[in-house]
Amino acid sequence: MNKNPSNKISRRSLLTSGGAALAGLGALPFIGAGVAQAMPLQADDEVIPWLDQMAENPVPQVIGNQLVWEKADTWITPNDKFFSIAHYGKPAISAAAAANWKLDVTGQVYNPLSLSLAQIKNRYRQDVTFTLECSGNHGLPFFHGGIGNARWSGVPLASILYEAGLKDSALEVVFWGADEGEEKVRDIPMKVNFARAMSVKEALDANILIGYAMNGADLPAANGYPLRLVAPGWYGIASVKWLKRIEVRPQRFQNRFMARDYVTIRKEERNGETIWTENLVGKALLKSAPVRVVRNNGKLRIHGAAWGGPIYRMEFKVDNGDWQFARYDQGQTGAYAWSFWSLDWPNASPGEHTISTRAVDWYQNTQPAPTDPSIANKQTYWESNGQITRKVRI
Ligand SMILES: Nc1nc2c(c(=O)[nH]1)N[C@H]1C(S)=C(S)[C@@H](COP(=O)(O)O)O[C@H]1N2
Ligand SMILES: [Mo]
Repeated sequence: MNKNPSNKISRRSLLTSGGAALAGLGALPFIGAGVAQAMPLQADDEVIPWLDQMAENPVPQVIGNQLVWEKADTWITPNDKFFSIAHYGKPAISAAAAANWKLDVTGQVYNPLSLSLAQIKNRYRQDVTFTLECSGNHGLPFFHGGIGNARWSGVPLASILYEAGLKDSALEVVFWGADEGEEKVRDIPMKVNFARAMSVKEALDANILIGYAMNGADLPAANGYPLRLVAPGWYGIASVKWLKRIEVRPQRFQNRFMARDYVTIRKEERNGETIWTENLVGKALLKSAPVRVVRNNGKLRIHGAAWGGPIYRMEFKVDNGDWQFARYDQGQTGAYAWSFWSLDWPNASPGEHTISTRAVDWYQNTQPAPTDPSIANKQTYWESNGQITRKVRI
């Protein structure tokens, strides 16, 4: 583990990082506003596009509207720029259908519920700003923009589970979407709805919402209209869209999205022996990425974003140089939303360069290098939270 960059750090960057540390420990968004730019992108910044752009998306029906990193110029991702994932297609739900929508809460509960949208909206409303990332993001050459940050509103899931009353037999909570697909296991063809499960303990987290609004507007059709789960701190797969039914079950639940896909396969070492592990994708992991390089008044500046944990600081590396502390610009360093950081890049020589980033969390964990066993020995594309390097020509 890398507790500190093992290199010389200028006095200026130390001072700047002190500001970042303060922002992190204060856990207050915008605490750095006095020393940082109000916006990561200035009006007269000229964006220098990355040379290594994504490959063409071969599955546009599954992955839509990916984030273009160079254009991520607002801390909140506008609804019309938010990416979407649809494994079983996008059910088109009209406003009339939404008016008749019922969310059923059933299973191991004392008082099964069937709540209309109006009944849900009439309950206590809670907001959370949460950066939702698909766990497949950066795992495939055509998938680097599966991330966005929104302010979500809804009713706390825990309040609904308490209202329904969990029986002692309650072990897991399963969330079902309205979208349907066909699966075949052991030659058994099945017609199934999208679903994901959590343990009861996980589901009672006070920050998880049954969400109906995104950035103050109804959820867009592609993002789950009229209702979706919003699970801050989890990878996107947990936030089930077009939510129809919550079922509390006495047994563990499995399906394609709990046991076949969204399973990370790794080789791990145990006392010199190699063992294979298969882990279900769940909580989000510490991560960062270069956002863009900008030129302003002849001066270059590198922007980056960090998320997936309580961010303590972010660092940049140009080519094979030393890791350098970045300046905190905007965002939340202690909650569920990404934060934006930047670094001056003086004396850049003309030609091609690489820009890498890494995030460090409050517990001094560093985002893993590509050579870290958790990344190097990973055999599947999910949970690709290794350090990211982009190419740029100056
Ligand atoms: N019902 C349903 N919910 C779903 C999915 C889906 O295909 N169907 N995809 C999941 C995945 S893999 C991700 S990454 C997030 C993406 O959320 P978004 O489409 O709002 O960006 O939704 C999750 N919820
Ligand atoms: Mo995902």
